[in-house]
Amino acid sequence: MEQITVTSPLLPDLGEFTDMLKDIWAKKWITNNGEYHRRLEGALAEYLKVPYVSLFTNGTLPLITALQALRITGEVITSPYSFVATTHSLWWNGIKPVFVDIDPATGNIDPDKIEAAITPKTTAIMPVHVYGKPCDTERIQAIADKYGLKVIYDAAHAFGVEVNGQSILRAGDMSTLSFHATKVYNTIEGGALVMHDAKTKQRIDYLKNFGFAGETEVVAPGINSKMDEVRSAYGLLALRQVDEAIEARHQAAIRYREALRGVDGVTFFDDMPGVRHNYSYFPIFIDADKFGMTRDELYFKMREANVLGRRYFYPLISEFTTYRGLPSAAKENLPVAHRMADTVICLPMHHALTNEDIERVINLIK
Ligand code: T4K
Repeated sequence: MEQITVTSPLLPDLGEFTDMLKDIWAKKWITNNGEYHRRLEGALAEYLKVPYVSLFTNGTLPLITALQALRITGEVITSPYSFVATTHSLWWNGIKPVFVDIDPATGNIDPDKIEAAITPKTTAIMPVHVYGKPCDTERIQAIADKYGLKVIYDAAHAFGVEVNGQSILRAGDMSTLSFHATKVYNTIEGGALVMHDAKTKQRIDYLKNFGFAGETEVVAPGINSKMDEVRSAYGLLALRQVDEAIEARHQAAIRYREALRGVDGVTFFDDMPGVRHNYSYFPIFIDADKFGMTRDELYFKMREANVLGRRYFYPLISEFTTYRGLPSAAKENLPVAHRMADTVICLPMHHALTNEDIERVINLIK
């Protein structure tokens, strides 16, 4: 049986990409804020309905850079239920992560539990829109305002997600995106920072280019995290296909839900009212007693049948060696996150799944 993977990259038309490569070759300008880079920043800002976008070479460096730009220090409150890059970005800035449990209804940081984790050293909150499901941004902002904290959203999964017609990327002080091959929209490797004003965009653009503000002037201790012309061109082409890809994912989600609703011991998220979802992942949660098999038993059975779901996000970040000694990493502090991490399987979800693929996955679970 052919392999069905959890995701598959959205690839642009090779002919059109080749034409763009010829143009880049002719211009001999291959990185450092070239024409395609500028065009992609503009096109993304328009598509995402946000004022400013700064392109990056992946989705991890915008997290690290946002923390630098906002001069975040001390402690930052974050979710353990994410990809490890979220917390690593704090570690790389010498910041102590403080894990707060998540809301079972969304998988996102539970706003009810944030205030109890704030100390005099807390300077920011770094929530994650996990699986692209929007955080409760209003409540998080109210807490941030009350305590004078910054908010940086890890929106790696939330490309194109809108709440009541407004981009989720407008929330907080800044949001980061990942354009990794495995994401809804990709530039092979890539990412971005989204910000509200031109001054911040300028500062970020300096920081991602060593801090250079001119040929001889360095205004800050920056890093090199620039996107190049080849991947910017790829990104321009991929952007033309992304709506269609999201719709294909939507159809797959509809079918999964229709078939799995009512299967004993299997639960999943439904769409949230007023939200334009991007269907970046399709997590299901296994209650072993009701399902008659543990999550891992199902996961390995699926693998045997060449259906490669993934246990995103297991283990929790708080369980990795670097972080497990932190007081906030204690298991009893994070019961919901542990339960979700121990029961989750992300089913194959991408634009190129066929109906037969989807039925194969469903029949396996049933
Ligand atoms: N914040 C959050 C919340 C994130 O989820 C991530 C990344 C980041 C920050 C950091 O962004 P980046 O710096 O990565 O841009 C993947 C990705 O590498 C990672 O980007 C992603 N999150 C994470 C959730 O998943 P792996 O190790 O699970 O991917 P891998 O290589 O096992 O691929 C999964 C499946 O995708 C394969 O079985 C088949 C398919 N695939 C993959 C690649 C790379 C393809 O068909 N073609 C490909 O080229 O980490």
